[in-house]
Amino acid sequence: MNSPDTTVQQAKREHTRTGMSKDAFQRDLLDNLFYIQGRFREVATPHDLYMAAAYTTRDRLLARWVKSAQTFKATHARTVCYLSAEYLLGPHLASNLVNLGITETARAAAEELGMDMDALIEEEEEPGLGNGGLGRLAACFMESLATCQIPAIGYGIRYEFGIFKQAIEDGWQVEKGDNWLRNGNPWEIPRPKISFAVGFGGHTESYRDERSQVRLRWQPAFEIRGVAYDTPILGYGSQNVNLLRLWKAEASESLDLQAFNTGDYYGAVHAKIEAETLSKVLYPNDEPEAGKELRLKQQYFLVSCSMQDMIRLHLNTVGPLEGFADKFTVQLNDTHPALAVAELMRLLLDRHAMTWEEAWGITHKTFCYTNHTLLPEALETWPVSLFERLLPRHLEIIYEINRRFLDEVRMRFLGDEARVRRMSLIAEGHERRVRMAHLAVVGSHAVNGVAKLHSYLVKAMLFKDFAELWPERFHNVTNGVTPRRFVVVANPRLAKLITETCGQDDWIRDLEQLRALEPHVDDAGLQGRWQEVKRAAKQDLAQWMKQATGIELDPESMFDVQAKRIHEYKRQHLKVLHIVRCYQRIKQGQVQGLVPRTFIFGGKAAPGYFMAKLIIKLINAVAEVVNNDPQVNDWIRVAFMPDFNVKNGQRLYPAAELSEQISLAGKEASGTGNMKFSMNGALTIGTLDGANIEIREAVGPENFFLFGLTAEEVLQRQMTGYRPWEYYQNDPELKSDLDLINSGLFSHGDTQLFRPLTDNLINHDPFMVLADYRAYLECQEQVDRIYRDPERWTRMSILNVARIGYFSSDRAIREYAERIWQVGPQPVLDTEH
Ligand code: 4GP
Repeated sequence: MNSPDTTVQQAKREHTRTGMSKDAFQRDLLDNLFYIQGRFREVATPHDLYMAAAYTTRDRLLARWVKSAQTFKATHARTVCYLSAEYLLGPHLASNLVNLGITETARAAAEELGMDMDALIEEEEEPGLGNGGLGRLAACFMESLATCQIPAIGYGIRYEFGIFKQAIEDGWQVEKGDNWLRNGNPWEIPRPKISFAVGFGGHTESYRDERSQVRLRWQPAFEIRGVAYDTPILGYGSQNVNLLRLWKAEASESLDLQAFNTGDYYGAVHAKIEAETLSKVLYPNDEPEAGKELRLKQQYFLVSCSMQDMIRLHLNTVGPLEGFADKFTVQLNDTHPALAVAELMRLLLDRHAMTWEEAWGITHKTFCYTNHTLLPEALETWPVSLFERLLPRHLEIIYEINRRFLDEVRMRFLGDEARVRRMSLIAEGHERRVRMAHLAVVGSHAVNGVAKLHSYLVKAMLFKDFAELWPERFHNVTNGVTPRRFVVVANPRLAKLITETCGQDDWIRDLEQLRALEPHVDDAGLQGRWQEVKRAAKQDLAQWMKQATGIELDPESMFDVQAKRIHEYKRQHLKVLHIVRCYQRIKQGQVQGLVPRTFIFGGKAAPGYFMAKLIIKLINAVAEVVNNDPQVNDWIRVAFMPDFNVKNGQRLYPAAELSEQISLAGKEASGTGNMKFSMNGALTIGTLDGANIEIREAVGPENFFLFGLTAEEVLQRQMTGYRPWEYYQNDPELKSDLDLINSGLFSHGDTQLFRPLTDNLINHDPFMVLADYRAYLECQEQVDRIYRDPERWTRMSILNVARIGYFSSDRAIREYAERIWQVGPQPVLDTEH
């Protein structure tokens, strides 16, 4: 038998297996290829090699993960739990190598084995477990939490099918299933023993407990199990690894047993399949007809598993639940997980026999809520009848929360029944509905918007009544993005140039240090290299685009990019009107002052959002005509990048020179693409909306192209009656652009195809495209003027990067930590070396 000493020594020696040297990495790579993939070098496919590289990287994360878990356990660290229905993670391999600090080592190790690390990185299929901004923000926040050394668990759903893959066929968006798990997921660790039963349906009943108190309990009609799948999330330059815990739905064992025991084999198998559909697919947002039953089930499944898990962790590590809110602070990422408020109440009341007051005290101290959109159609409500059927106990709890809450409102605002109706958690009407946003606000001690203007509008409009009742509850935390993924991984050439210019790479951890670029802004050497970096990125993108779409981009032209979800409020159609205007001017020979441009779009439309899909068709229709017309070809080209996702975003941001952030003021909560482009040296043309306002302040108004109505002007126009047809009739160029679209020129003679879009613009124009058209064109002329002076443009580009430090997600996380969560860093020490 081994003496204890030898065991320790062996354990230590074993640690060198996850060493950071090239040799250790190389050995591990071959080991993993052999022992996990069962392959040897000569027969391994690129995918086998990617898997081996991924496991090799994961091994190194696990060494730190275990240490993190040990540290957090020993220190009883307060933990942030981020509850989000979406995580748009992007590929892991490159970002983990950067955060481990071994990109070059791994590259060299692979190269010596005849492998090309970039090709392996390309092999990775990204987990597209989110729709857009909200999901990507959650992913940036997870990485920054680890970087800022804040103990955190991200809870979500392990959708088997993430956001659909977008193909473009005949100019139309076609959705394809995203079977991202098909080839296995090397980053996750299944935890079959961490699983919880989640009930649905049934009824509630009262009973007397051992102290003869009358209590309520829920007897669900059926149960599903949620099983944990864990992914380690490493911070940059720290030993801290946080946990992303995603729940997969499975049939509950009791259900299984029952059915199998009664001999109903096929019935049992069927029940299993039914149960598993729960985590099958991510719901697309922006669908006009939301409110699907399965979606409510998913939301409850997520919160029930997560709250049960937190309670388990608490009981295991701390003990009695009275101190729950000291151990955990839970951030609700929009209203999708708002049911957590009712679920925690239920668990504390029904399972842990607390009084209402005790349970509410804990619940209210535990939750915080972030709102991500003001669009009324995105504010979730669920029919009371659906709650009665699926979650009867939660409905009772919500009614009781509401009763107590409305009493408070009545006391404060005596006789104001209209206010009571507006604030109620239940909307009365022909169909009574539960207002999830109200539940989130009432159940949380802190509510925040995601940019200054948005947080102001949240207080002044969306939750005005609530802000009057509880002004201290409302905050702003402006969004941020991680510079590791969006500069270091996406744009290594720029990262290198910045590091060389600043003389160090501390900016990667502390983005404000980009300021060190500023003194060099007029240095001709830097300007030249800056331009070279951009040119190289443009060439890379052109090459990719040619291969992916067949479209040839001219890297000598300005790359003008709009990439984000396709939505009317984001106004991709305003951009199209600009392109049509350029087209007409060129055709008429008015090319003076025009700069050659390549217009690049990327973005998905919700499958059920007709108008957004028509906008995609219009973009591609215009592209077809423009790209095939030799008369205009030297001036403009149009490309639609299919399947805009994190990976493709990483190709776009470095290559962009002009970033289009042209939403109608007051509609974009923050935007985060605006930050990613600017961080990569693109100049922004934008409205005073969302975080654009703060970006403009930070980089300097002279380094930002501003146009358009302000949020206040928008409201005024809407109140006094907005008449888009007057713009159509009074502006001959606008009229001729819209008429050209209707003429059939872009649609093989079909004069009706785009009518729904143009008629809507001329008659309703809910997002005031026509009102901003002229200002937008004039601003674009200014863009052209400045672009013709490369030195000036480059200077502005450098200043954008130098002053963008505030928009790091590290800063956003520190603000949450200090102002909302009251948590501090808990460094994990590197005890090995
Ligand atoms: C998005 C907002 O539209 C965007 O402005 C913001 O930057 C992002 O959240 C992160 O806060 N909202 C969504 C959504 O993605 O599904 O509501």
